Parts: sequence; C-alpha cells; structure tokens
Amino acid sequence: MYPRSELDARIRRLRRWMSRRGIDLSIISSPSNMLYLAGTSEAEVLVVPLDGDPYLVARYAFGDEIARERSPYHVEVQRPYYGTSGKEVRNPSVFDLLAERHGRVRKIAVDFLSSEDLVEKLRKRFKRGKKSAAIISLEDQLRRMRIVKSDYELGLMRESASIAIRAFQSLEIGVGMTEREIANRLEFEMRELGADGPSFPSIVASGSNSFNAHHVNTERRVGEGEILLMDFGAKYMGYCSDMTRTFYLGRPPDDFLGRYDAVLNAQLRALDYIRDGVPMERPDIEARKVLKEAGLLEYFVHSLGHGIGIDIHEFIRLLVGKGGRLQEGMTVTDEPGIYVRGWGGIRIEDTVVVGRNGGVLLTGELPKDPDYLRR
Ligand SMILES: [Mn+2]
Repeated sequence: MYPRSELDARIRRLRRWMSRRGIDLSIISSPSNMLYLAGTSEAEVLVVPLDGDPYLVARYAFGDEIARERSPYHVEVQRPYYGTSGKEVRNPSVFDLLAERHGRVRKIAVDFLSSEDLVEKLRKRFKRGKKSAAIISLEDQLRRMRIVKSDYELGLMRESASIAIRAFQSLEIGVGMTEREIANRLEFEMRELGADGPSFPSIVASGSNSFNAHHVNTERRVGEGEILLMDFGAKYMGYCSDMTRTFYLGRPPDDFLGRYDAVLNAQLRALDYIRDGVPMERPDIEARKVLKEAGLLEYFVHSLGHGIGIDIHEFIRLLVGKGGRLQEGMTVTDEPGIYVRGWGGIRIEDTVVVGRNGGVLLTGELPKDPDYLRR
C-alpha cells in the first residue's frame, strides 16, 4: 500500500486545481490515474468531490476487496442482482450511483472525455430539467501532476530497476538457449524478487533478429559469434523500469565494436543534456550528432526516449522537432539505437531521472560491457 500521506498530498493538489476552476466533482476511470491518486486500479472509478472525502466504486467480488486492501479511501460496492427472469434484473451503473449522490453538481472533470459513449451517459444522468452539468477534461492536470515524480515514486522506480538488474544477473545466459527461454527465465526471476511482473514483454533478440527494434521472441538459439540484444524492465508496486543492453557472444569483431562505441557515445552525450530547463528535443539532437560523425545517423530510426513511470510510455518523447522543456524530477529513457538490415542492431538504454546537471541513471548498475556474457 502507498503511504496515506503521499496519496493525500496528490488528492489535495487535485482539489486545489478543482477549486480554482470551480469544479465540484472529479471522476477518474483510467487505471493508471486511479493508481496514482488512490493506490489501486481495481475499482471502476475514483470519485473526488470538492467537499467531502474521495471514494472508490468497485464491483462486488470483482475488485472491491482488493481495492479495500490497497487504498486508504472508502470503497463503495456496486452489486448486481440478476434474479431468474429478465424482469428481476437490477444492475445499476456507476453513473446511477454518482447521480444519486451528487445530482446537484454543475461542473464535473473526467479523465475519459475522449470516450463519447461514457460522456453521453454521464451527461444524461446529470441532467436537471433541460440543463446538464458541464463536463471538462482532467487529463492535462493529471499529466502535469504525474510527469514530475516525488521522492517516493523515484524510490519505487529505483527498486523496479534494481529488481530487473538482479534478475538479469542471476541468469546464466549461454550459447544454445533460445530467445524465449532467456525471456521466460528473466521474467520468472523478476517475479521471484518481488516484481508485479515485467513492465512489458521482455525482448531477447539474437543474431540478425537484433535488427528488429521491437523483436518478437522466437525459438532461435543464441549462437557463438552473434549479437544478443535484451530490452526489459520490471514493474514494482505499479512503477516501471526500462533498459536495453547489447552483448556479443564470443570475441567481438571490430565492425561491431566501432558501431557499439558510437551508440554508447551517443547515449552518454545525450545523458549530459537530460537536465532541468533543456528543450526536450535537445538530448535527441545531441545523440544524432554523435551518430552522424560516425556515419550511422541513417540507422537511428526512432526517438531517443520516452517518459516512463506508472506507464511504460508516458506523456513525452525526446525527439528532434518536439516542443517543451525538461524539468527536474521527470523520468525518461535514453535509448539510441542503430539497425542495419542484414547485419543486426545495437541499442543501449537506461531509465534516467532529469537532474540539475544532467541525467541520473536508475539502471546504471546494469553492465554496459558488450563482452559481459563471456566472463
Ligand atoms: Mn524504452
């Protein structure tokens, strides 16, 4: 369970925003937003009235008990009765319950404004005479709140990274293992070490498969004299880590080492620019300059990084042409990569906290030596 004081501070901040905007009621339905504000994503909605305590509405036997264990806030139970004929069915919706309780509100903020169906239903329930409550979006505000991490959140992300790294280091990866086998073992170890699970399906790409930036693991066996690219992360108490390493099984040839150094230099150069106040496109541009000097720019075909937190990809992208500025406490990935058809790929990725003088690695303990697996 998240500390109550941490959640209360987030709710207070949301309420201050509601009060400034004259919003009487906020309704949150996205699992990530709900987890952020209430410590659980097992309910149907989280309701935050401007006056009154926040509460969750969860379905009987479908999350109500879990929500009660994980959240310090009150849980209302929504329970259907089906009877034995269609006439007996009673299955009130969450919105029926809300309308009964908050029927007089004038302005509601929701995090599902893009879902026309839901908004229409809500509007109908909150109609008094001809007038319906105004419904506005909560998403920008929640984005502003979630994008900069608290010390508590950074602690969870650090632990998530630590679990993934320890899981990786407990593996004995050798020639002859299949990609799927390595991924399965890695994810098993993460769970053993206390992870909720992997933060996304782990990528293990061997040989020419490393060309696929988002490879789908196969039964291919890792061979001597080949690249092995692994992209993985853990989820711990709802928070993600994300990291990639590229190894070489056997003695790395010069063409591999030259390209590896270029990608690593690009990653380290970018890291210097992952700092407070810098335009979001700048680290990406710096990484591209390094790869350009090495004649590899054309092979860097994705963005340098993305925001990360409760969601594996959240809110921002570090990419040339994108607006906005980095702010201390944001968390992003730094992951330049090159993909040469017929040869393979190299990507090096860390999860990073935006700092005052440059990025602070959360995944720095994971070895970056491409020779590491030879030991
Ligand atoms: Mn990533």
